[in-house]
Amino acid sequence: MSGLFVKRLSLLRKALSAKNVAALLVTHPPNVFYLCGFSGDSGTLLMDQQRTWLFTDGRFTVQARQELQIDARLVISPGTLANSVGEIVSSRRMKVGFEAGHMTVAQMKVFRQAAGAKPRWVALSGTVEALRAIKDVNEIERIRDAGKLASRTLAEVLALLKPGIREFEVAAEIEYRMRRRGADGPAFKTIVAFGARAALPHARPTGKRLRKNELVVLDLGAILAGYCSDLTRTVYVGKASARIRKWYDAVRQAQAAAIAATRAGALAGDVDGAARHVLAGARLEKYFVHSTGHGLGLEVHEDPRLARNQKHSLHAGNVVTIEPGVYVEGIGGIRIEDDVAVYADRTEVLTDAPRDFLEL
Ligand SMILES: [Mn+2]
Repeated sequence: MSGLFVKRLSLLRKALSAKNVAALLVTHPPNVFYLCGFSGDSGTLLMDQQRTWLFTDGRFTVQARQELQIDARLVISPGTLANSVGEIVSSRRMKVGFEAGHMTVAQMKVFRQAAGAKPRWVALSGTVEALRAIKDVNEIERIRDAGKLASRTLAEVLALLKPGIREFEVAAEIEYRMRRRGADGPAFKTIVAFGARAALPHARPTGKRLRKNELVVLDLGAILAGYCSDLTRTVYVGKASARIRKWYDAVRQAQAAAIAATRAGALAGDVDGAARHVLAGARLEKYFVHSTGHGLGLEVHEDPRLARNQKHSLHAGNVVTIEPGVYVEGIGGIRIEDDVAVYADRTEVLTDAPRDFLEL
């Protein structure tokens, strides 16, 4: 079994004993993948202090044998996974943790019924996620590769931004080109917003056609070898007014300030505050309607969150987005987003698309 996974399991076992829980049921697919390497979409991991079981069904027998990186017992369930889990835990009077943030009430009911009266179920949240927030160099390399893939795709599609093209056409080109470059798929629904629609931070691409003298927000990310990137650029088609240039400069400076504030030991709220402070200086703070960033890894939104007043500190191994923006209803929006890895003594920006104001 690979050393990477030995370390993850041993850290998790320590966390479980600190929580006074004998076993953990892992049902969230990214957590299952992180702990054992299995990437199938039907899989449940059970672990106690000594042993680990991976439960899946007949569709994944071969895949599970190929992917499993740990010394776990592979159980191909003839019926439901819950029944197979129940066969292992029903005889034991012990506390079994479950991932409360990733189970529906109905799913949990099935596990409870299958396990009978002896096990005591304990709702846990963020246990595996806390480990995932600290990336090793190998994981950072994968996010860097996903970031480069997104950066190159973005550079390529700028050439398509001619008056007349529709938002959904640009979104389709982005996702197609990411896949052509080897991505498993987009990390989230690609955002393409023209003109006044750019004021919607999470705009869905529509049939709107690009016109001259409009802002364009492109927010894209790739999943590559399981890891996500997240990148936003805003460009102008035509000749921008002094006001738009001023907004762009303010967002760019806000992002630079937040990246400069990002380091091991910094409080998440202070990184967010650094961006907000610059925008306040330009009287734009009220137009910055979301938080400054979020962790990035197997999922596109994970810990740590970088939002107002947050007191948790950043650690070496965190990878976060830094993405301030301003959104003015009826006019448009500007967001600049990059992915940043935190090391003990420095940071590294993993996305490498240019940030200069572009008038196309
Ligand atoms: Mn983001």
